Amino acid sequence: MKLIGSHSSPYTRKARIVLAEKKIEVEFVIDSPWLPESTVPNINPLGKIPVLVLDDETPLFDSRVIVEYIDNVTPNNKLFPAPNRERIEVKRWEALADGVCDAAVSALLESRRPKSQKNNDWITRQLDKVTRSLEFMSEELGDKPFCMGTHLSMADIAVGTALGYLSFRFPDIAWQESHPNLDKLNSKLLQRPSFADTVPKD
Ligand code: GSF
Repeated sequence: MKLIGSHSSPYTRKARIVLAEKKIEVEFVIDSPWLPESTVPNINPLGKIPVLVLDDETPLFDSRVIVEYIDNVTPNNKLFPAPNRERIEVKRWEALADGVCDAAVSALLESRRPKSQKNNDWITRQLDKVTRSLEFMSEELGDKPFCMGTHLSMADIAVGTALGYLSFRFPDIAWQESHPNLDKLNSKLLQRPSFADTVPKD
């Protein structure tokens, strides 16, 4: 298998962390979909990373499909609980965390548009989603050791990836100060090589 992505993509990082936690080795191919010479659109018609290319050349996307597939490849260290209620709770955490990344990426792209074309209301709308979601995450986490139950799950990986992306692209949001319980969780996650070795970078 090979994973196509980048070091700055939070969705790619999510897949890399899952692969590491499941102790599955894959070839990591760096390819930014923003570059004119990118091969991504030839593999994923959506033109997005990450893409997991299986040994039979089947392309898997998006990151939620990829991580669920990886979790089912080996029985060790299951990151998704069995159906129904707990599994749905973990998937909602992932949807929330991915939604924070979606909003942050959208705000970032808008902020990079030429001044005459930039829509500041749109940026505000996206960052308001981030603010509300951080509050929701913090409320849901409370003083629990992990997002779901007493050990690492996909929920923590998705939340840690979103928090790391905000620190990387929007340090002024300073979520660590406003939500100390999220900071405590993220610091714990960064003790794991799967997180420490995949911190976002340009
Ligand atoms: C989102 C992937 C995505 O937007 C997933 O994998 O979960 N729902 C998808 N990836 C970005 C790069 S990044 O911001 O992580 C991407 O590939 N953008 C290129 C484009 O054309 O949107």
